[in-house]
Amino acid sequence: MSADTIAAIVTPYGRAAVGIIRISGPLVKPISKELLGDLPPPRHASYRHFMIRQAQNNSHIIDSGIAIFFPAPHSYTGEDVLELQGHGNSILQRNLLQEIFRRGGRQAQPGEFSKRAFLNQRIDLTQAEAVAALIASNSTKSAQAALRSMHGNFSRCVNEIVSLVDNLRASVEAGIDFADEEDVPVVSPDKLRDEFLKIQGKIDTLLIQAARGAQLNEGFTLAIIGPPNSGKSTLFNQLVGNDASIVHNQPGTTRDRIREQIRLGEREIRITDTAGLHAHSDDMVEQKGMDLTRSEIAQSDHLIVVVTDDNHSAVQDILPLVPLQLMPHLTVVYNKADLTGAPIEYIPPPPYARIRICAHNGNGIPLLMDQLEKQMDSIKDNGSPFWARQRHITALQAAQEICQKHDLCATAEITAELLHQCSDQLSEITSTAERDELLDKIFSQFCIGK
Ligand SMILES: Nc1nc2c(ncn2[C@@H]2O[C@H](COP(=O)(O)OP(=O)(O)OP(=O)(O)O)[C@@H](O)[C@H]2O)c(=O)[nH]1
Ligand SMILES: [Mg+2]
Repeated sequence: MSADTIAAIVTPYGRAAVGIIRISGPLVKPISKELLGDLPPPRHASYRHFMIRQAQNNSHIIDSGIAIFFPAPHSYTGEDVLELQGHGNSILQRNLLQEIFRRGGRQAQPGEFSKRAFLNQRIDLTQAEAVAALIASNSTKSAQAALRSMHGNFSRCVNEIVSLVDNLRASVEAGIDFADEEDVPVVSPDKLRDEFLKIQGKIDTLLIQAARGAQLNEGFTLAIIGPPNSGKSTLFNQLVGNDASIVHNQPGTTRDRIREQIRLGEREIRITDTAGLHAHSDDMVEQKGMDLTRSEIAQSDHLIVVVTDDNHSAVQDILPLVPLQLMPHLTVVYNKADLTGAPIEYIPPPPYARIRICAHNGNGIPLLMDQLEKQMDSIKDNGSPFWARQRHITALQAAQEICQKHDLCATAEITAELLHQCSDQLSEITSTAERDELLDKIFSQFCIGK
């Protein structure tokens, strides 16, 4: 339990119908008695005046609202917690907070409530991280995945593998420690191989699921590529809704990557305009721009290839630059339909989705957005069972590598040591081994009040 009492406004700053202050720690009871006149009954919403002390020790009502007291250990942090739900006026809330500080509380750091919940074993590290992910989620699917992690789905899968590893290690070590005793069975090589295969299979599955969950978290990326002057920047500006990128009839106008966030359906997407790609350029700056475009292609989940409607074959120059796995996530745009007079339309695959538009006047943009939304649906939201982040993937990969080192000819001591290392790596995901630096890094990414 922590020695100090922390407090923060947990609702967003500004004006709102309701503003909530959360207090956690050993001074909650005395602070409650002074602010509210009493300690409200546990876990009941109680209407109270919130009072602050003035000169000559007179108290005056600063606000009124609902107070809820959550006694330790049955609270979010595992400590005594008081929540004051007053009016959402930031001046009132700050005055109330100052009063709490005068009475011994201090400002909570970002993520400090969740850190205490973790340290008091109310939640494990993965669940705590999922709380921050849930708050930051930018789509319903990623919010649902974060919620599943918060409810412990990911942790349960990890813990199940840790138990398998630890049980096997216990059997192997028993064989070493009690080698002479007849009633302690030695793990046979066949059994050992089967158990290792089982563990590896479970780690592999979890790794795939975690990678999918991590992608959800990172959001979607979309790049607009194509030959110079095809209208990439014009299309980009139409999609982002402002003139973020320079449009000009001179080929080679865009040289840097220009990035914006857009909303497509319920999803936040990072969209990038790129320098036009063509076979050869003596211009060093243009060459650098094309290098950036190539690296953008590699980082993208989806590509829009823009060519002009009078030159469809220009797509063939771009396709060799598209990695095979991205081929299903490609939309080819035939732009400048106003010049050919061909209809604005969606031309279904195969071999890839094609749409004829006129970026200049915006014709076909809603059709394109509709199509992109459908294609995005098929990329990542394919049932991630939970949210995860790179830290978890790294630990799973390390555990996988350790398992792969296992050699059936190895001594029981070496096998036991490998299992020990594997268990440690996996346990880092839900981390019971408290490492201050890692914890500080993780919790500092939270918002204040959580
Ligand atoms: N007629 C017509 N002109 C267009 C259309 N879209 C873009 N343009 C024009 O084509 C020229 C090039 O447009 P940009 O958007 O700068 O092309 P870009 O592909 O970004 O070019 P770079 O950055 O040089 O690679 C500009 O003069 C645009 O006004 C269109 O749908 N119809
Ligand atoms: Mg451009």
